[in-house]
Amino acid sequence: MARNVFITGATSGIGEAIAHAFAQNGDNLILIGRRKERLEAVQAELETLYQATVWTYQLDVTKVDMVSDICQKILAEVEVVDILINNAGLALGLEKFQDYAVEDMLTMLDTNVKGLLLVTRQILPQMVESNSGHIINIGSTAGIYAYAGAAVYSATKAAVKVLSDGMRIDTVDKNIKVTTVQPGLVETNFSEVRFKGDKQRASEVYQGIQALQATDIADITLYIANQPQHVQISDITIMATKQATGFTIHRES
Ligand code: NDP
Ligand code: 8X3
Repeated sequence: MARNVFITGATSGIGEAIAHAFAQNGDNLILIGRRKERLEAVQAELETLYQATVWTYQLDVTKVDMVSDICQKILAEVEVVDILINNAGLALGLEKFQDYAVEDMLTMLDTNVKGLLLVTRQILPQMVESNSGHIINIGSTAGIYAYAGAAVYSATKAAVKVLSDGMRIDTVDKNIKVTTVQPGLVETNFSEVRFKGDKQRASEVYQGIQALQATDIADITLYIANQPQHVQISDITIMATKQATGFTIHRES
């Protein structure tokens, strides 16, 4: 039976690829992001390619009132969210902590941590009530291995892992699964956002290594969601073959 799958940050990269994977699987999609035109484009593509049922809502996950309003609208419209995929996130900058722009630090915290917990706080009660559901949080290898210039981004992704663990404990008596997906280097718009539109610097991140693609993470996320009810994948870390830790990467010159 088609499930209702709510994906945050579905306008590009990993979130968009996950939307395609689940739509192709026959699931219904609830997609959010800040860019309305991108939401409309992704919706049109999913409807055309897979005849999918897709709802889109423009939402900035950092805005407390907006998150509760839109999530309540979503629940009224779709009634049940079967799977929530907290994917919206970003890194801004790559600087020593002592030099970091405070605004960038706070935007990362607000998006990657506050956004995730605000959305989940709205959706999880319905899962608890229906005694069914799956929350999949997109963490990062950065949450396991801190690296130079990324103290705050790494901390936000460590928080994602710990929040997932806490949610799993608090719902242990329910038929609810919680998974943290921790990808390494994935070639998306991530670095262009991090370097504020500097395409040259962004492309260098993926030079000399066959990086993961968003579709790799999407395939694995669908696999996680398609396990039998008694199987819960709690955590999964995925890296390119030539990546050994967060920043131990072998590049061909
Ligand atoms: P992209 O930049 O391609 O996608 C980021 C998505 O997050 C966009 O859809 C963007 O939508 C959304 N987003 C950002 N801020 C907000 C906000 N305030 N409210 C709602 N949506 C928001 O990057 P990725 O696909 O790579 O990133 C997706 C997730 O994967 C992030 O959490 C990232 O940290 C994580 N990740 C990425 C890795 C990588 O190497 N690329 C590796 C490990 C984890 P919009 O701009 O329309 O709001
Ligand atoms: C994104 C992966 O290694 O660029 O989470 O931080 S990394």
